[in-house]
Amino acid sequence: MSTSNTELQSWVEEVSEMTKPDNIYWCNGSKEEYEEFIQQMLGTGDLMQLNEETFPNCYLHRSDPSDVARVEHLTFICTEDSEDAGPNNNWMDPKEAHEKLDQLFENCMEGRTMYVIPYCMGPIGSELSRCGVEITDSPYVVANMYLMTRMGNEALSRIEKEGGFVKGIHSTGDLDPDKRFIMHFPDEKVIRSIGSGYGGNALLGKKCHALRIASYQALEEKWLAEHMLIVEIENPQGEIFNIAAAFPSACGKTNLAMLIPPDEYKGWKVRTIGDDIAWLHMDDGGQIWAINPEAGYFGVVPGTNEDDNENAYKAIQSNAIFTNVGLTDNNEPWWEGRKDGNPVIDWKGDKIEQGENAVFAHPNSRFTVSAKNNPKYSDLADSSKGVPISAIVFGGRRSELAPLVYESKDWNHGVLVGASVGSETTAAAIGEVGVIRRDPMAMKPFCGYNFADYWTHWLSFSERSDNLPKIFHVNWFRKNENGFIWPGFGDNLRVLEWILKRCNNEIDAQETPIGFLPKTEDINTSGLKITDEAMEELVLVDNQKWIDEMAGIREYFEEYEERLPEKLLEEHTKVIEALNAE
Ligand code: SAT
Ligand code: MN
Repeated sequence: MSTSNTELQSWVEEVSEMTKPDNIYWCNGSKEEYEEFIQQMLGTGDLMQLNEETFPNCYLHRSDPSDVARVEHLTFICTEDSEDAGPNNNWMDPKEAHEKLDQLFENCMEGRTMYVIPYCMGPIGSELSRCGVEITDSPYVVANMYLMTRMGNEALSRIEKEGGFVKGIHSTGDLDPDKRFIMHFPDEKVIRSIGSGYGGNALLGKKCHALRIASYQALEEKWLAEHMLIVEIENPQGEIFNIAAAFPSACGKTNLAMLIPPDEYKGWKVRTIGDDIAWLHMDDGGQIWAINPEAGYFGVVPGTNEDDNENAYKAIQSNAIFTNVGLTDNNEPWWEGRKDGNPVIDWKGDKIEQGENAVFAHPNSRFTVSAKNNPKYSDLADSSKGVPISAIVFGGRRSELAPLVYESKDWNHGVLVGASVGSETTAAAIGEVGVIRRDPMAMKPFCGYNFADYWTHWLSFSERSDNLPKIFHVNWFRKNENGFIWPGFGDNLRVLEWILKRCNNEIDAQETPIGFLPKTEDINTSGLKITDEAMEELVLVDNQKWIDEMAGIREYFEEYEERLPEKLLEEHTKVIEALNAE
């Protein structure tokens, strides 16, 4: 096959001359094609069939044990000027980066097939969507891209019609961590990734395109590409609200996007638009609209069960690819928190004994499923207009300090709240787990340019609209001596209800130096076993601790020096002054 788009045609030829594949295959995106890929991988051992009765069309992929998460230290933004990448990114000179990669890509597909995957991030017919083409030598990547994006002929037609597309080149290489790089060339709209087969490093439509390259494109085109879920909430009166929420990886975004209302919330309906990425655009009336550029979920498996997240649990009972989970004695996938089943084999394929320290699934083991597997999939996820956003929510994993929820005073203060997100690290990226790191807007690993310019861009929205969504911060993870104080999961709807009431100007709040906090009686706790003292604790603002936190944030901001927007510092100063005045 080939294409009428000469740019694409010659690029494919160029890449094949460099990488020397045995064959070139253009993906058409059909179900039959997906099934053929699955059969092929079952043959090569890239996939294993799981129990066909209980988990029909479900497969297990075991990655190389050194290749189980994103590698932020090997991820680079290659702009002419290092300042454009900013202190938030690793930077390499584009010329040097290309030379290094040219060597690594040289002949890397010998003996392999090169797959060409045209894909569209976002609904095929939407003006807000953007296309890309990923070239890869991994059939696992093709199968995952089939589930995660709108790929194949339809995307190719769109590319042929409209031109421009992001160019992604991926090879698993020899999986040598010393020859592993994930490089982005925002000016060329090029991504080159080698040496890893793991999701965020290899499914180039996701973090590489839909966040790093798209954030850069969004700066030029005045929109935002964000690490946000989009959830649609209908109250018993039939009013519909869409909330976009940003949390660092593995902080429960998929769970919030697929939330099950608690028993007390009769008549409430929650549907999922997206679980990881949102592209936000402003219309002429200053209203923000969001699309989910993805068509599937690449979710964390451990902890998924029927009690805590029935939708996610149901979504992964069929037509799912599992990566790095364990196996039960009857060949079902198994993970920590699955509650039933008898695990015998761990994610590396070793037979191990059950016991206190036994770990069967890798903590960052993942499921890949089409979003349509979700029983609460919202048809609006396919709407070309997107959905209007009522509230933006930021959150992190903070065992101390951050209250359950608070509302920023206005948009610019909300930008400070987003820029100040800090979170305890998780297993989604290589590195120490459980230390606090600054993760502005949950975009630390994903913003394709200097954070200072990114905050300036965020702040510019308040000059363009007086109709912006309110901005909130939540923390489901606050702890005391008994563990987590807030039950989380479905009960988070109680917090979202407060947020929606605030958006509708239905209730008052307590004004504090850090923003508006709920009066405890305004959070519906009926049916919850939570004491009044615990609720007080959840909305407590400890002034001294906040003064220290703000000092830490200020110190973090200093890294951005003179590019830092003045307005962000003004917002910071206002909060400090209010804290000191108390
Ligand atoms: O980066 S991944 O897409 O692999 C998952 C995540 O960290 O959110
Ligand atoms: Mn993510």
